[in-house]
Amino acid sequence: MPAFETLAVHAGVHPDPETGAVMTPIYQTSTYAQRAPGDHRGYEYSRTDNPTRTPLQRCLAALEGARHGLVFSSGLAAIDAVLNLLSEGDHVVAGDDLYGGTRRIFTQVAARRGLSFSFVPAQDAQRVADAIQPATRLIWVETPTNPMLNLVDLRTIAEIGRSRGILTGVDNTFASPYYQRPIDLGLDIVMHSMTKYINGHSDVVMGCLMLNDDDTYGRLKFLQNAIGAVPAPMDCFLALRGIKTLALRMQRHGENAARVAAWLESHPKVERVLYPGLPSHPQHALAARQMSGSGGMITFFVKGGLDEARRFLSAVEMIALAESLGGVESLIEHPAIMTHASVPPEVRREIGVHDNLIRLSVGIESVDDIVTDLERAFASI
Ligand code: P1T
Repeated sequence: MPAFETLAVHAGVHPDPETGAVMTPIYQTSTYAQRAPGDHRGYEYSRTDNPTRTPLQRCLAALEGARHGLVFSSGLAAIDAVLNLLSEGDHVVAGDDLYGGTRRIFTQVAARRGLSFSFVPAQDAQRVADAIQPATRLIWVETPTNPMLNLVDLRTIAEIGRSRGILTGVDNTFASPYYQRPIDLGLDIVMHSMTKYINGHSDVVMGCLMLNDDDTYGRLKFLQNAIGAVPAPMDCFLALRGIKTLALRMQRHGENAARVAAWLESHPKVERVLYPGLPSHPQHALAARQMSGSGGMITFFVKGGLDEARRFLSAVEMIALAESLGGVESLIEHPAIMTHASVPPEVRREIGVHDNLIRLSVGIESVDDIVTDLERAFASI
């Protein structure tokens, strides 16, 4: 099996058989001519399949070490497809520290379709096992979590699911397949918001699912077509292009984040830094065991409260104050007001999303320039 760096450039992609084009063409077409009714070349209609999407799906599967890959028009659309595997009355055990939109689709959309959810701190795997009910059909976790950067022991979660016959799914967005490969650890389904590291250039919204099981794949492929939340050919092309540098980008994100995290930890205006690569992270040992690096996301508490956080965030110049993460450019945000505003305040308090919490997506710029910008912002408080 070729190395990750090689797969990122080559997997799923072949020179175009008609023209020899080395880069996958953008097949900007909704439909395909058939020779006779039902006699086609594998493509009938672009909601079902599209020749720019197919290589992307194969490439993603290869990067996660999975048999199958499917892409969707957003990360949340990918999660929605997983939820559509379930039926009224089914129960889901989910981590309590999730992207705000994930919790929102669980509690405000899927719950209305008759699914029920138990949210538990999944960094304690026993709490996941204890929350299982007779109707539990899915265990869903994020690791590292958004925004608290808690880790979930994926081998243990996979074992809990396997021993009880419950499907397990993980949102691998923060780690990217470069730093963490959950299929190898026994998880059934890996999901990404490709909007983040996989596309990596903050110019596409997309999601994906990767898995091995043929039957579950068949059901998800049916849902991809039947629901129709599929990305456009142009966006598939951009994601394929972005993926070619995924390994290089992740390496640099990781190096820069490690430097920034250590610098923040020694800063007098910082109360606490959460980064799996720091020895002070409560699950530093698990990070070393299940990840090959700690990634580019850092969460930290500034000393003070909302006022200090606001002043700090308004004073950055190079780093954009914006939702999202995982692009080549550094982004910074306030989870309580921005990405996790839809999470009820009492839940935010419980999981630690306080008003002095700041989330930083460390880009691939010069780390010195990132630190200079942060130092300027600290000077304002
Ligand atoms: O935005 P979308 O592509 O639909 O993906 C949703 C999503 C799912 N999972 C995780 C871990 C995510 O971080 C996201 C999106 N997150 C942000 C927009 C954010 O700033 O955290």
